[in-house]
Amino acid sequence: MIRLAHFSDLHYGTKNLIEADRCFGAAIDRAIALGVEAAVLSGDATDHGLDLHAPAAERLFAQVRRLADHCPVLMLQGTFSHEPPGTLAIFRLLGGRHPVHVAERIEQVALIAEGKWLASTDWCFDRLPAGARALFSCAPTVNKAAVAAAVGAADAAQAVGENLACLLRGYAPTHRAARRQGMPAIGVSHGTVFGCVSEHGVPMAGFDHEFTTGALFAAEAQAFMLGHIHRHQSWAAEGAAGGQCIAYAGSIGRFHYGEEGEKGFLLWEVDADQARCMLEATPARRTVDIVFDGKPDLEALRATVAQLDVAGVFVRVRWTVADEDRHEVRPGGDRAATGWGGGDQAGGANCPRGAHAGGWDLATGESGGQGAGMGAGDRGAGRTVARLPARAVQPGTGSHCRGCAAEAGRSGVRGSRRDPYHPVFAAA
Ligand SMILES: [Mn+2]
Repeated sequence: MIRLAHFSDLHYGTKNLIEADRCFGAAIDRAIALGVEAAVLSGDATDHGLDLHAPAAERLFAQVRRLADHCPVLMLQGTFSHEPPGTLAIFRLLGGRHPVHVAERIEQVALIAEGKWLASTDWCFDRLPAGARALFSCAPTVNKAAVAAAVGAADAAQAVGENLACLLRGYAPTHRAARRQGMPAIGVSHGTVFGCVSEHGVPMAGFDHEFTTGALFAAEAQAFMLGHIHRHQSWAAEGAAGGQCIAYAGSIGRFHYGEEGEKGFLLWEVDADQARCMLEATPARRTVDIVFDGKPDLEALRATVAQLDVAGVFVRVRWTVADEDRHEVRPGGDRAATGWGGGDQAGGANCPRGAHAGGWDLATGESGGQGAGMGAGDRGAGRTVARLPARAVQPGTGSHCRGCAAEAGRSGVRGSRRDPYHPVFAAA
């Protein structure tokens, strides 16, 4: 049996740095304490291309180096828009006590004696390295543009799926051979499984996804470690290939308002004939909803904010305003009827910066569907819903957070100085 830590979707970047680093740091501490023998990072270590002098780059290097001082590390190329090709090359040079292997192409990698990585020269080994501790079959993000150039844009997504299914079947014989030798076989990839559920609770249906669970199980690996979808989820099967488990670790932290489920990394225990994984939670930021049935009461809002301990938390304030009162909220605009930010992504996107100055983050953008669900109460971990009674509010009172007012002035978005129900002034 081999014990592995599986981290994914760290999304180190300017905006995510605090969340990513707190969570990844805690995850590494825990993985070291658990005595993992190797670590896998299954793509999207960065959120976007990082300059070398960016604080996010320095923190990510420092953390991966810390991990590599504990155990061998395997890093897989993720989505190109998050992790531009070539981003990971520098991690090979970290010089920790154990090596970092970067999988940027389709290949197999064996963890051999003294914790060294040995990669296949072709897409798979002709012969398995004798006595290897574990075998990893790596399918990093496929460049759909390259596939589109070959088969045409309309057929590219399906062609990627078909080719990956073919590749996965092609790995089955080596995984069977590994099983016969008592060697754990592990697949690592980055993409969408048909029918998986996103971090916002949306099932990913459609025929343009990289994998089906059937295609992944057909590889006959015991474990399949996936990245890309930010919500942890897993699938298990028992059959001729023994016990198999496919799992997304999910993102290391909560990077967007309303992401459901616990965040963390996966502790895997993989044998030659079975595998299991457990989510080890990270201290990801919470999501708090403050819901008014009617107009918001700013005194109640202040009191609730003080009580809920909202430092560093995603807070959404939502209320319903009766149709006859809508003129008090904001002159014109249909969205005023459901309260500031109801379904307005622009308001949500702009306000957190302003609100941050007040000591807490505020994200109000939410789709109508999710908003409707929210009213039903608490859904999933890390989410608190406070329901408050409405009291009369005098429009036009209160002050506003400077950041939001400035933003509003620049972009003309909601949350302007004229909006009497601007929720940010509860934090001022
Ligand atoms: Mn990602």
